[in-house]
Amino acid sequence: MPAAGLPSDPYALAKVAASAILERFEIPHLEVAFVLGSGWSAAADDLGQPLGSCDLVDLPGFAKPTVVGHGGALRIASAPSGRITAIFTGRTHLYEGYGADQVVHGVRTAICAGANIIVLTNGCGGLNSEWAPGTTVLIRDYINLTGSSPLAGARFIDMSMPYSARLRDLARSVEPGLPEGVYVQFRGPQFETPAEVRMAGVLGGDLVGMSTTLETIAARELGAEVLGISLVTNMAAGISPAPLSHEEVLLAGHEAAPRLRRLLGGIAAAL
Ligand code: 8IG
Repeated sequence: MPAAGLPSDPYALAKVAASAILERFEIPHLEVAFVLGSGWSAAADDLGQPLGSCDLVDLPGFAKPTVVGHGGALRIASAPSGRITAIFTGRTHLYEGYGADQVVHGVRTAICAGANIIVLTNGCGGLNSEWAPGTTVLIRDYINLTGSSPLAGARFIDMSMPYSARLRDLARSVEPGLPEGVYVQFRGPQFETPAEVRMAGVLGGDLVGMSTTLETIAARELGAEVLGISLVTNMAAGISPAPLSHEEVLLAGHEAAPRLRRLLGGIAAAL
């Protein structure tokens, strides 16, 4: 439940948060938003000239992310193209015990403030044994195994192209040869068992993670174009004999940082 005085309707709450952002940073609108997931936060410095920042908890309706390695701030920047860009470092996840509306609040807020391009990044496990930790993969499609949705009621939105082919091409103009894959979201927070990873593969999945699909649904409902990019921080359980650890995830993100910065910086410049 939002704090006293805030609307309980999640779309109305996103409008309130959007107005708060535009007033606070004295900007007419947003045009683009980036959500920086595990391993990606270093790229926050590469997306344009900074115009300001604040803690997410200081904006209406935002909860505090609870995971080490996830930030929890909003930055506003002017991209090289002049586009006014919101950068969320850190996100909230279903596994933190928040509902789907809370998970997608940042994306809804950015779109209510005018953003029509949403770039979602994450750290995830990879099913392809040729994708070493540190590989970046463009998300082509997803399978939502959370049993959850940010939509309620008769909102039968078209999901036949969840991730923009135009934006994937644009990403490949920055980094040619980027592979594509299908992202399978589990609720977490536990990593998958080897049997669950095999299941994800049988279903057509290439990546396993704990975010991104609900934000994609929320963005598509409101008409924004979505680019999804995964950093494979670990081979999924059973793909490599090594056990998974959060430390491994943080290390892979740290080592990949210079490449991720070039990629996202290049995308921000090309948008
Ligand atoms: I970073 O192997 C990261 N996030 N579900 N599985 C799932 N989420 C992840 C993984 C993983 N690695």
